[in-house]
Amino acid sequence: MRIVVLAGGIGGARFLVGVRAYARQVGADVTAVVNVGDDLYLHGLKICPDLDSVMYTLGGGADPERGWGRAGESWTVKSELAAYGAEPTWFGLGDKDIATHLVRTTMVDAGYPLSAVTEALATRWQPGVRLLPATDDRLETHAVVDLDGGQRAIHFQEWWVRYRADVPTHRFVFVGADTAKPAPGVLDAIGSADVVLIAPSNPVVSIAPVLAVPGLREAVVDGPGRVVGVSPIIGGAPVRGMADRCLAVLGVECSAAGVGGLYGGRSSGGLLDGWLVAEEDQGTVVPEVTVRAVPLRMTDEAATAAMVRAAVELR
Ligand code: GDP
Ligand code: FO1
Ligand code: CA
Repeated sequence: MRIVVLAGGIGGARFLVGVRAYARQVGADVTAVVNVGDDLYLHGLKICPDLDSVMYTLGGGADPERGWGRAGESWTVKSELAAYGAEPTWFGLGDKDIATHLVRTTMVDAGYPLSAVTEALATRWQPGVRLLPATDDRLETHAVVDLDGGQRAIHFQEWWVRYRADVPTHRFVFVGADTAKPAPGVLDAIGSADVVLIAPSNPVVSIAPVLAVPGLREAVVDGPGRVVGVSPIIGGAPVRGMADRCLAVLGVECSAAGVGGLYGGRSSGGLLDGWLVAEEDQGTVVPEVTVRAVPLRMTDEAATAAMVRAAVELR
């Protein structure tokens, strides 16, 4: 069996731990197509938060509480940068994490595409699944906000980390999406998948930018695999993060039904054949989509693998 997973950062990473465990049980092959909309350059370094969350989590090197960056991190470089007054001071890079960004930036500057760099970094972390960026091209999520008396577009990280989403927001824009191409391997993986799983990632700023790569959404919708999504919203709230704020910007209700409806039924111009919701959300209806309620908290590998099995077997 071939499984493709569309994923963002921490929700995608934890889900992939379960996908990997399930794949080992049944002998499946897994490709993760990961969001790059959060990526940014800071202090001359290329930083890919979602790819790193997935790589560190699957490689056993992630900080479990923070949800991003490395476990056992130190912050010497961050405090030295602050002592110089080097901006931005609102985004902190850990010392161990910086090594990843140094290796990545050196390779990108030498001309390697992000997909090749990701493969090289994964040689160390051995994530056990194939990690692909959605695109090798620049595709950045920006938020159009009211700031300083005018309307401005700011990078997603500035919107979330600097302003904590607490600024009037009109919409999100995926800068560069028009001309981005799917990274090598992405369309082939989707085109030969038995199932495409939409991880319980943020639908607005993790999954939407993946689907915004021209041709990618079409490959999923027209592809041979069943498409099953897993709700990141349980009992009307995200488990963590800013999905409630993002959904409000789109005017979509923060609920399993709201997100299911946003993705939509595949037979009616949307994406989904199946939608997995939490037991708390039993009774959720999404038109033209098979909905099932199961325990949806990714507390450990076995619980998450059981979720994945339910998603793959959803009929
Ligand atoms: P980010 O890029 O680091 O923000 O991570 P993602 O976009 O991949 O995932 C964020 C989403 O994961 C949030 O909307 C959370 O609600 C969801 N999430 C986190 N933990 C769980 C969990 O245990 N179960 C479910 N169903 N969703 C979760
Ligand atoms: N999130 C924060 O809230 N504050 C930070 O200073 C911060 C630094 C950071 C550095 C590297 C990295 O890979 C992620 C980092 N994040 C930080 C998380 C980042 O904002 C994530 O993209 C979001 O949490 C959503 O994906
Ligand atoms: Ca993200």
